[in-house]
Amino acid sequence: MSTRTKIDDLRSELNDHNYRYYVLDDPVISDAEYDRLLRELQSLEDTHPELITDDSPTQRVGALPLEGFGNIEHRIPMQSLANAMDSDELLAFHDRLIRRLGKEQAIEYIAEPKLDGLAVELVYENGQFVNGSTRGDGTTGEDITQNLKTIRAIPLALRVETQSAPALLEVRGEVFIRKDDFKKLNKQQEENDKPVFANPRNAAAGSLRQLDSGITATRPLSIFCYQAGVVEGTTFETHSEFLAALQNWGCPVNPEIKILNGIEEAITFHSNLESHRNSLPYEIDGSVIKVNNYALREKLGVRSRSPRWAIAGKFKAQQETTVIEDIVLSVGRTGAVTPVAKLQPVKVGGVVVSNVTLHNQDEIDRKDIRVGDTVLIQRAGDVIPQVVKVIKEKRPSDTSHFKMTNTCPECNHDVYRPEDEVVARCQNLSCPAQVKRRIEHFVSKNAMDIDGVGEKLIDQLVEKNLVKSVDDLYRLTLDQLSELERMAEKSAKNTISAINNSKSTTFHRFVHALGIRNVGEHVAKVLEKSFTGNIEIFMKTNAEVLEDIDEVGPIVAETIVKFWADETNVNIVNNCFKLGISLESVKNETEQIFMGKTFVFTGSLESITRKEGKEIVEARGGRAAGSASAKTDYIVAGENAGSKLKKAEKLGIPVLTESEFMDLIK
Ligand code: I6G
Repeated sequence: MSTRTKIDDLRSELNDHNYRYYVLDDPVISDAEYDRLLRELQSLEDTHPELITDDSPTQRVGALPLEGFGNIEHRIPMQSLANAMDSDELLAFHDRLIRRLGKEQAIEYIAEPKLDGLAVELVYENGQFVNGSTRGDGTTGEDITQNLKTIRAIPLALRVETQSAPALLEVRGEVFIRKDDFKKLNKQQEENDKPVFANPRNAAAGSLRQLDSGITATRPLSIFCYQAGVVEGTTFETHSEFLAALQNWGCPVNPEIKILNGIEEAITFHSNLESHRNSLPYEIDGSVIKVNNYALREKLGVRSRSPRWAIAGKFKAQQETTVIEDIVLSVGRTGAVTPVAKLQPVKVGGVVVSNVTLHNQDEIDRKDIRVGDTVLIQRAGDVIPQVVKVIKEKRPSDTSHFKMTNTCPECNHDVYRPEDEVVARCQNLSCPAQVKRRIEHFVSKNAMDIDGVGEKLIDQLVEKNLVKSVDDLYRLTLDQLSELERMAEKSAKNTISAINNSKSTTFHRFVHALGIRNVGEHVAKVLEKSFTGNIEIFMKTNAEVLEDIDEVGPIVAETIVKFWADETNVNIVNNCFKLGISLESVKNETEQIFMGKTFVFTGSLESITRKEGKEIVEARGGRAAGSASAKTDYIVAGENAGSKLKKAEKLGIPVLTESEFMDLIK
C-alpha cells in the first residue's frame, strides 16, 4: 500500500472514530487506541510533510501563539434570545406568535437545553472548516479559528457519506465543558498551583480565548451545534431537517432535542428539564423553544436583538442567601492556609451547604466578606459552592474586617505569603495538619488506595506520633492499631491487610501519592510513560531531561528536582521500598524506535548511568553492547570516553553526545 493511501486510510479511520464518539455517542475504540492511531499518522506525516492536509486530525494543535485576535464579521448577526421567566411567559410567547400569524393554529416547536457556555460560529466552505469566531457584539466576533481547531468534536471537514457538503455552511453552537471534565480540570489546576475556575462557563471562556492554542488544546472543550447562519447550496423546510443534516455532516447535536406539538408540550419539556437539570452531564440555565418550520419563522421575522420565533425559558437560579457564622482557617497538605466560611446550613439546588471556601485574603477583601454577613451563595459547576456577594443592606452594625492571622492555626508556626502570590503557607513541614493531609492524600483512592485508613484514624496516628511520614504506615503493627480508640481487632486486622495490599502498586499511583507539588495524577502518568516506570531513573533525573517530556514545563521540572534534592524525601521513598513497596513493571507501549539497532555507551554520563542507558535502549527494542564492533550502530559518548570512542571513530560509527541520545528518545 502506498504511503499516501495509508495516510488517507488513517485519517478517515480517525475521523470515523471522532464521529462515532462525538456525534453518535457510540465509540468503538479506547482513547489509548485512538492516540496510537494518531501517533502512527503523525509519524507518517513527519516523514512525508508534503502529504499533510489542513483537515488532517494531526493539525488540531501546533499553531504559533498569536499577538491578538483578528475580527470576523458575521454574515448574519448572531442575535440573543428573549427570556421567559415562567410558564405564563411561555404561554404569552405562544399567544404573540398566534396574533402575528393572524389565526389560531397548532405550532410545531423544537426545544433543547440551553447550555451555559460560549456561543461560536463555524464556517465551512465546500465542506472544509475555514474559520470560527466568538459572538462578540453580535455583528463582529473574534477570530478563534486556531483554538476551535483543537476541539476534537468539531469536524475539520464535513462528512459527505450520506449528504454532500453545501458550498457554504455557517453553523452556530455552544462550546462548553462537561461537569466531570470541569472537576478534573480544576483538580489539575489545584495540583499545579494554578487558580481554579469558578465554574465550567468561565473555564470554557478562558480556554477559548487563549492566544496560545497549545493551551486550549489541553482543555476538555465540547460543543453542540444548534443554529444555521448563511447556508448556500442546499435548503431545508424545517429546523429538525437542518439538525439531521448537521449530524450527517459530523457536527455534534444535542441528543435531548425534541419536536413538540403545541406550547403545552413545550412547557412540559421545559419543566421536566428543570427537574432533571442536575442529572445532565453539563450545566444548563434553561430551555430554548423554537418554531420548527422555516416558512413560519420567515413570516414571524426578527426584532433588532432577537428572533420572534424563539424564546429562552429560564430556570429558577440555584442561589440562596444565608449567614456566615464564622470564618476558620484550614491547612492543606502543601501548607496552604485557606479561609473557610462556616454557614448557617442552607439548601442550594437540592444540596445542603454549610461550608464554603473563601480562597484567600484577596478574595475576602475584594468581596468584603465578614462574619455575621448575609451572603448570596450559589453552587457553581454543581459542585463547589461559592459566595456570589455580600448583601450589604443586611450587615449587622458590629462587624469588622476579617484578617487572616500570620501564624498557623494548627501549629502556631509562621505563615508566609510571598509578595507575588495569593496563597499563604505554613512554613513548618512537620505541622501536624500538613502531615495529616499528606497521609490522607497518600492513602486516597487514586493514589495508594488504602481502604479503611480514614481521617479519624489518621488524626490518631499522627497525634500519637505513630506516623510522622508515609513510610511509617508500613511499620504499623497489629498491636499498635488495636490499642487505638474505636479500633476493634477485626478492623485493625483489615487495616493492616489493606496497608499490605497497597504495597504492590504502580509507578504513577506511588508518584502521585508522594504529593510532589505540581505532580498530580495526570503528570504522574506522563512521567510513568516517559520513565517506563523506572523510579530510580526518575529520582535522579535533571530539569533538562524533564522539560523535554511533553506536558512537563519548567515549573513542574523544578519542583520535581527540588523534591528529590531533599534527602528526607529520598529516604522516605527508599524506606517505602525497603518496607516492601514494589512497582509493577510498565507494559511496553514505548515505540520500538531502536529495533535492530546496537548501542555502546562509553565515558561517564551525566543524567543517567550506563545501566539505565541500556534499559532505555532495550525498552525501545534495541541492544546495548559492552564494546564497539562493526555491528555497532551508535556510540553514546560521555566525558572522558577513551579507547572505545577511538575504535568507533576508526570504524566510522556515528557518535552521539548524551543530550543527542536523550533527544532521540523524546
Ligand atoms: O443563545 C442561544 C442559545 C441557544 C441562541 C440559540 C440557541 O439555540 C439552542 N438560538 C438562537 C436562534 C439564538 N441564540 C439567536
